[in-house]
Amino acid sequence: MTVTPLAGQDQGHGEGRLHEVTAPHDGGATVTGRDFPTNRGGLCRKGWSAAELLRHPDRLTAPLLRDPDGILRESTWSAVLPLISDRVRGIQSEHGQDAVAVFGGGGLTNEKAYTLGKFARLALRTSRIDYNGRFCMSSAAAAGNRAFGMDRGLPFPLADLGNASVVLLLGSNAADTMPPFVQHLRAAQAAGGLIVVDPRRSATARITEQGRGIHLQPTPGTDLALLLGLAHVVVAEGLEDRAFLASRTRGYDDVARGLARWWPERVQGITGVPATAIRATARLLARGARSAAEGGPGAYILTGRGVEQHADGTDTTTAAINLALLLGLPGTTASGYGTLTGQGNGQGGREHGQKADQLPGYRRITDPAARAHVAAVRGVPESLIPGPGLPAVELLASLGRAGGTRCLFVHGANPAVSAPDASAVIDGLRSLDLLVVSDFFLSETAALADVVLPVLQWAEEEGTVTNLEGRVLRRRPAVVPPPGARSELWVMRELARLLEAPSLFSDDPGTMFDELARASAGGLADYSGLDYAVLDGGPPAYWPYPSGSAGTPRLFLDAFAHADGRAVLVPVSPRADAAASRTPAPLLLATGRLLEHYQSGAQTRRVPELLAARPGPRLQVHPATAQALGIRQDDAVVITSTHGEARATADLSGDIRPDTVFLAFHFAGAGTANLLTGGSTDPVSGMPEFKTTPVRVTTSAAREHRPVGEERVAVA
Ligand SMILES: Nc1nc2c(c(=O)[nH]1)N[C@H]1C(S)=C(S)[C@@H](COP(=O)(O)OP(=O)(O)OC[C@H]3O[C@@H](n4cnc5c(=O)[nH]c(N)nc54)[C@H](O)[C@@H]3O)O[C@H]1N2
Ligand SMILES: Nc1nc2c(c(=O)[nH]1)N[C@H]1C(S)=C(S)[C@@H](COP(=O)(O)OP(=O)(O)OC[C@H]3O[C@@H](n4cnc5c(=O)[nH]c(N)nc54)[C@H](O)[C@@H]3O)O[C@H]1N2
Ligand SMILES: [Mo]
Repeated sequence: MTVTPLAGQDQGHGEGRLHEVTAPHDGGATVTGRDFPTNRGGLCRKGWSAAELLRHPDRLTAPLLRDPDGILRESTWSAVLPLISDRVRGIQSEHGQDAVAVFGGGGLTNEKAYTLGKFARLALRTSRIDYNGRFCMSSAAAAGNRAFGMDRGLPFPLADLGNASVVLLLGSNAADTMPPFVQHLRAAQAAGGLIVVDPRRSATARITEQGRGIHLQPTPGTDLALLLGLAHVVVAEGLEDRAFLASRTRGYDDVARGLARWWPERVQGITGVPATAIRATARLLARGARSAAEGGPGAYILTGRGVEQHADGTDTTTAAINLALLLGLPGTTASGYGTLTGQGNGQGGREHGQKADQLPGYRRITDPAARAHVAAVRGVPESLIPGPGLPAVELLASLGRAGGTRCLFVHGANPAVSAPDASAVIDGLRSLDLLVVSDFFLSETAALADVVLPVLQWAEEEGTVTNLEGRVLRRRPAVVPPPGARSELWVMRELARLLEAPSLFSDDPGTMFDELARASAGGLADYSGLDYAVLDGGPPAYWPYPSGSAGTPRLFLDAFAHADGRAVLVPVSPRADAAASRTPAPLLLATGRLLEHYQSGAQTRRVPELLAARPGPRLQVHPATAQALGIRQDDAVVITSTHGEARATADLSGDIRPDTVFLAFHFAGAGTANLLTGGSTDPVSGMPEFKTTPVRVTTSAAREHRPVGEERVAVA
């Protein structure tokens, strides 16, 4: 790709932009890093190549309609939109309103996420809407809501981390997944206070080796026990912040009592992390916390998907928050707890009503006052807003079932690759009466659709996103979209009109933002003091930003968001069922990401240099494990779980625990990691178990030669 600035007009200015896209008149574009406090001019490799996707030959430029022979053929907007609305009406009159459902995405702008929630409830009149953030942020969100009464990923500006002497980073491989973020760890690294918890010696874990940091390498899925062990040491050695606990929290006694059983030697037996390392880590954290209390640099605890994407992800994240509360970190200026939100609009995407149980402003759809407020803003009777729908895994499981979902709209997700138990999801998508996918590429999900709607990419449309710090950023179009593609706001406006929906559906992002701001007024995520002019001219806009305020860079300094102003320590411990589902298999599969690919790969597998760097799925296996299984470097292997099997190439590496194998989920077809996942979901958040799946691994050669009877035994 080109990195030299092109001669085009630079249309983007101002703070609040991580990068600029410069566009010459031939439609080509190049991405340049900008100086911005969160990324300091850095951008990851995918960011640099994102411009290539704007004018990619695979780009969809006309609606596609499946013909009677089952082939997707180019059609026109004026043909497909009435067809969609007619079929929606037909399906609903036969099977009820909830037979139609919507699956959204955390990459949508705030305006699109808001409008999609409204479109589902008021135009499609269905309760069934949920989104891919259920697979991403739901456990951290549930834990944050439970402990603090509010979920803003980082309740402080990211740059605050630059003052820390200790950072505990659990289950995040930020060096690969958010490279520009790593610079904020430098102070802690230099102070010898960077602690990374990961079953793999990841690129991030390796940073600890450059200082005097610590890498803890637990068995996957045992972080909850590890965190209880760390908290045990804090309490047993009297390192907790008693004044903070007494004045700013409740629930200490119950939690402290429960910690008695989690002495380090016992935790070592469960996690494989040496008791000495558990004690050293707890003491290091406590030193950082004390230093902050005395006016020195502080301590932070941060979580990523590695600890959150589990069947007990909410409890594990809660245990991380409990540890932070014991040490007195949250709600102070020099220390804190936060989660590293993932997708482009992973924060805003979870605030504006595309969650099954949510109305805009992070309001609960079951709360009568919230319903009345949102209905009034929209000028509709409150009774028109349906109740809570199904969380993502249940929603996908309902596809094509009797009494289930017959029609699905997908906006900004590729669940055929990214959802757990992918083969069941693909069967469900195939069994629908109508699947409508909006995308700019023919993703694996779009390829199954009856109608594909070509929409705009990030650099072609106006809108806001809210970053991992809760900071609202305005994004302006930098390039002209290809003819034939339309904005999703326009698509929703047209369909709402055809469906005779009440209330306003505008294709003007500023108009929808203004409505979003009003709908959010008084909610947790209050944007009511924001409009595009404020975003352009004002200081950095951190929510809550009620009208008349100047936003909230640091939350909880005076009070937490619960009615009594206190944070809550919630007693948690490993559930027998969560642990049992992991024990019987010879190996544990952990899934996650590579530097070069993004998510389901729908975009990055289309960039030649990214594909060349990582052409297909490779299973990371420890050499000792490989030897025991007769697997050599680059052997073709078959990975089998109770849900299915996937194929990959073996990659022998001492960077992983011998009891663990790792597979990225960016690939489609036989290499889809999610053919193997789907064990269970978190009872609080609905998060699927993505990070720990019991599996067997064999070479494909051995498998092909094995007698059929024996294979059955192996698979069972
Ligand atoms: N290159 C790239 N960057 C991305 C993305 C991408 O797809 N590609 N996606 C974006 C999105 S949406 C998100 S949510 C973020 C995710 O960012 P991360 O959370 O950093 O990503 P993951 O690779 O899913 O998981 C992080 C680490 O968790 C470890 N892990 C697995 N199981 C366990 C466990 O049981 N315990 C612990 N402690 N660790 C475990 C894995 O080995 C892995 O190194 O990245 C964002 N950035
Ligand atoms: N095994 C395993 N599975 C996982 C994870 C894991 O760690 N392990 N991580 C989970 C996580 S954290 C996440 S976030 C999900 C992500 O999973 P997906 O939601 O499937 O992620 P993407 O590949 O980003 O899919 C987005 C799709 O929408 C399109 N798109 C992008 N922007 C827009 C837009 O503005 N509008 C429309 N209409 N389309 C758009 C893209 O071209 C792409 O086809 O995967 C989850 N799945
Ligand atoms: Mo994510």
